Amino acid sequence: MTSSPALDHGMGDDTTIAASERILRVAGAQLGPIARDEPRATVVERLIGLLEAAHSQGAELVVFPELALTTFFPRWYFDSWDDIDPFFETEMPSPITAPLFERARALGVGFSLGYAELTADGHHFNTTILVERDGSVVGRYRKVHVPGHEAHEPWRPFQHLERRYFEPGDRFDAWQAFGGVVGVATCNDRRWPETYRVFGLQGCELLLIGYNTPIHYAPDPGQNRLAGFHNALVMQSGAYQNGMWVVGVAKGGVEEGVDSLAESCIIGPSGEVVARTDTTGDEVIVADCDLARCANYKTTLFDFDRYRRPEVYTRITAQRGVIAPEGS
Ligand code: ING
Repeated sequence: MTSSPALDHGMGDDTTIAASERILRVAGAQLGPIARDEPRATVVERLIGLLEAAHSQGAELVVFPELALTTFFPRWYFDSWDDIDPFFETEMPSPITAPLFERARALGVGFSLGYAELTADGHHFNTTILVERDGSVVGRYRKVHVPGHEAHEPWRPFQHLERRYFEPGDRFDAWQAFGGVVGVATCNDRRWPETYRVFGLQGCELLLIGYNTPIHYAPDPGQNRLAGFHNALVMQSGAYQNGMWVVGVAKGGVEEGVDSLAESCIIGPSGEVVARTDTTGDEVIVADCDLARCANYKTTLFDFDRYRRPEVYTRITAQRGVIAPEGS
């Protein structure tokens, strides 16, 4: 009997998938609360302290949370941009943030940092900058999925006015950096499978996600007890389904009276959590992320080119909301 190529498994033992290691030691630098009146300079000192702790543990990349320079101001309603704009950065680095950039470059450590960005032409974004170990800027990411509401809703115990204060970004771009393919997403983006898939389709091996997640969810408080479960659920599935490392980093704890989820974690391409914070304050976690392990998933059951059926998925980009089948 002649052998058929279609019946040939074409795969040896697993050592043929990831023959050589490509290890990047990554740190998640979780933040505890930032008070409304805490000066930027003090926050930058905290960030530098976390960066130095991460470096002393051998980390080459430090992931900071979303909006890591100020309190999470979308919890308050403001009518005037004069009250809102002071929470935004008009340059990055700025005189106040420069010491973080300088310290990172001196130590040869890269980082991602979330902040509120006000552009020269007056646009407001929820932005994260990614900086390489040599201090060069890899790229800027602007949050795509902007959650919450636009108008003051006094029935809530606190507001979530991101949709009032931020315009959405319009790109998920991965970059060649840190010896692999790296992407950045922000907080609510992590709940959407499209986020991971669009990065996965660029071969992304490491996705960095900062978040501020109030545990009380006013539209449906029955979800409150599930905040930690949902956080792990979405990031672990995104990692596994796309064969990528995911680093989720919180600003956690009780900030201006609002309790926010901590539970920062580093997740491997297997979907397993390999490191997790155990406090709700400033805390560093570290993991050796072997970017070569992504191939174990990307070239086997999640070999996109072989197994995906994009022609069957046209609704994903053709429609936004639900269109139910006709009939009763
Ligand atoms: N926070 C939220 C998140 O997805 C959200 C979204 C909105 C939570 C309203 C609770 C209430 O975790 C951010 N920062 O996107």
